[in-house]
Amino acid sequence: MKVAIVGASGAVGQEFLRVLEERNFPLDELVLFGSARSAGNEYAFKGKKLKVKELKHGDDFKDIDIALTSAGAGISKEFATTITKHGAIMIDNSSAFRYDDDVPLVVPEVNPEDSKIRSRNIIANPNCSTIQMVVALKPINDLSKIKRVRVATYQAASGAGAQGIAELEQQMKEVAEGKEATVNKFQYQLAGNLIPHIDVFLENDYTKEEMKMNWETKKIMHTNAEVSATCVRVPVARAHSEAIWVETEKPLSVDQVKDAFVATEGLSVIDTPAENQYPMPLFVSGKDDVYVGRLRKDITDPNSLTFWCVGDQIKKGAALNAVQIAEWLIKAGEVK
Ligand code: 2RA
Repeated sequence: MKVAIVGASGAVGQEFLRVLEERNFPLDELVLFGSARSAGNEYAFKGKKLKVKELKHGDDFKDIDIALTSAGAGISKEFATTITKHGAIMIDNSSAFRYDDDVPLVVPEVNPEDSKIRSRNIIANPNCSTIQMVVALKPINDLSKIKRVRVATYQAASGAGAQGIAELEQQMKEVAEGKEATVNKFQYQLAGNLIPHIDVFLENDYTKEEMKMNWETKKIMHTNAEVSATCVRVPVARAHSEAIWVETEKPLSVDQVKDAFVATEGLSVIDTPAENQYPMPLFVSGKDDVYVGRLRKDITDPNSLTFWCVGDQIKKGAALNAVQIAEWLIKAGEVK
């Protein structure tokens, strides 16, 4: 098994290295690719140093079985044919192919079987905020069909990549020293602030990040349920949080849903309000699971529940989800 990482120097690329090592992913060789700028960088993997090769059009992917790509939508579109033409399966973390009918969009806990529909040899990894939400929505939808979802997100600075976290750290230092904050990556100073604006605004006045949660949930869960989201950038280093309201066809009890959450692989429940126990990004950072808590009936509607959901968006929201897709393909005999 020969695996490639494309975009090895980025925040998700670096997480791919950690996740593959942590899970002892069954590979014989790992090849790292990156831009001309990052070519030559060296990263440790299982006690060895691997050098980043420049991503070029040619035959470098001839013997690759699985390519984990996270170098932005433009690079994914430009290099998809180069990567897949000899048979490699491209598991792509960008938004380049997520809405193409002939490209599956997969969260292994929800729709692993969709990975088999691969006319283009590409599988898309969903956006981070969608991944953690659908892991929690699936067991609810299995109890009673979901009619509608409302969600407010609290998205960490590192969702904007390595530059996002560097900017927050610099701003926190500057603010503590009474200096003016340096603003480059985000629209405004994030330290001590909240920014209700992630990705671009669309014609319907939602942002693209918000509409991703709508479009992607429908495709992954094979549902017509509408999702209305407000996505907010918060001054948190890592792990996205979400307040979620779900309306189902039949009324569900808190116990029913809690039992279903507990029985769901990849989901951890921390929900003992009397002891101040609930999930928080500080403690979920670096964890594999999606964490849920604060589960209660929505007092505005007998058919609705509300809960709090936290997930490490670089791990389960990106690198880990892609690696789990690769593991599923191997287990299902979909990769030689
Ligand atoms: C963000 N959802 O948090 C994006 C990353 N894919 O900005």
